[in-house]
Amino acid sequence: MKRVIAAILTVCIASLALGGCAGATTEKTTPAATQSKAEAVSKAGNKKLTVGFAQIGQESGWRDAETASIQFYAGQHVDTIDFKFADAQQKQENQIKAIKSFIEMGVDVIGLAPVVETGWDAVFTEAKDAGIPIVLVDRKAKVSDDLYSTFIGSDFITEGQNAADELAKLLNNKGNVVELEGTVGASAANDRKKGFDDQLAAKYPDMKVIASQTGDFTRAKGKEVMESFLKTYGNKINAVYAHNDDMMLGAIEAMKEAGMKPGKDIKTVSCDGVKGIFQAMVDGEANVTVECNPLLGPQFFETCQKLKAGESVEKWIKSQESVFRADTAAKDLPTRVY
Ligand code: GYE
Repeated sequence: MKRVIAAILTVCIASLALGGCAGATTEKTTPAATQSKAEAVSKAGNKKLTVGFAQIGQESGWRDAETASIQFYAGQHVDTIDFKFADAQQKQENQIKAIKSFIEMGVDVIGLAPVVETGWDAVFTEAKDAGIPIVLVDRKAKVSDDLYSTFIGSDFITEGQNAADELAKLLNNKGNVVELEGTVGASAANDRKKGFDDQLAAKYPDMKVIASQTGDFTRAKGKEVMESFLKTYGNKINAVYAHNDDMMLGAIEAMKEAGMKPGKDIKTVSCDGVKGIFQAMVDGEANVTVECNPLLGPQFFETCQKLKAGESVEKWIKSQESVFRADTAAKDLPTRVY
């Protein structure tokens, strides 16, 4: 599945570089996606819902799962949905380019997972002026309420607070924590940090974050940053808090290579709930994951349909999530879908 997505996204990136990404993904799954908007009429005679989605990139297993969820839903509804997908390769400028090209195409709704929180006012205003609603998916943007229709996603502040509570239990309320932050400026990184820091300040005065650095939500960077933390702080480190599981999986490799026992010598809590971290918990190398749901495809398109029909939608469509610990990981792992 991952390889299929990678191939599809490569086509998309090439087409983005040429200044647009019209139907690049759906071309693979449905020839209908290449129809012009005027031709996009379903068998029932109703005009299709035309949606453009500006994805961030492929930085994590979580992101791949979200992309797959959205593309799967679109692929299942080719008779009623004309879907355009753009992969921005982690760059805000590419997301802005994609949004502009969706506006030019005159899509019904634009979906966006904003790589960072700020810098969206101008392009969102262009969409608003063109009468095209913006749906924020999984990450928030700092813009005034009238510039987007809804945010579909998680409460990252709560996730950060939950992560702090879990680490406090693992450390008996006391110890040194190193933190692997997500992409600089991303709402998921800003709020997971804030929730964690605020909870420590309010409830756990003897837990200290002794170092905190971005690992850009990737496994490779997580490993690299953890290596440098281990060099500087060695066995002063009692725990790692990572803003996503991929970075933690990289940090686990770094700890093992340094002769440490992750999950035992150094406790771990990270966010997402990808299969890899469940396996690490089963193997005794990780302690807790704070779930964040990437399977947003159905909610996203249902929301787009409502917006096209002129119905009102909630300003925040919140995901339902839990916390998973090592003691139930063997039972949980087979039930995980991403
Ligand atoms: O936690 C991380 C991904 O925006 C919630 O982005 C998402 C985050 C997710 O790369 O793994």
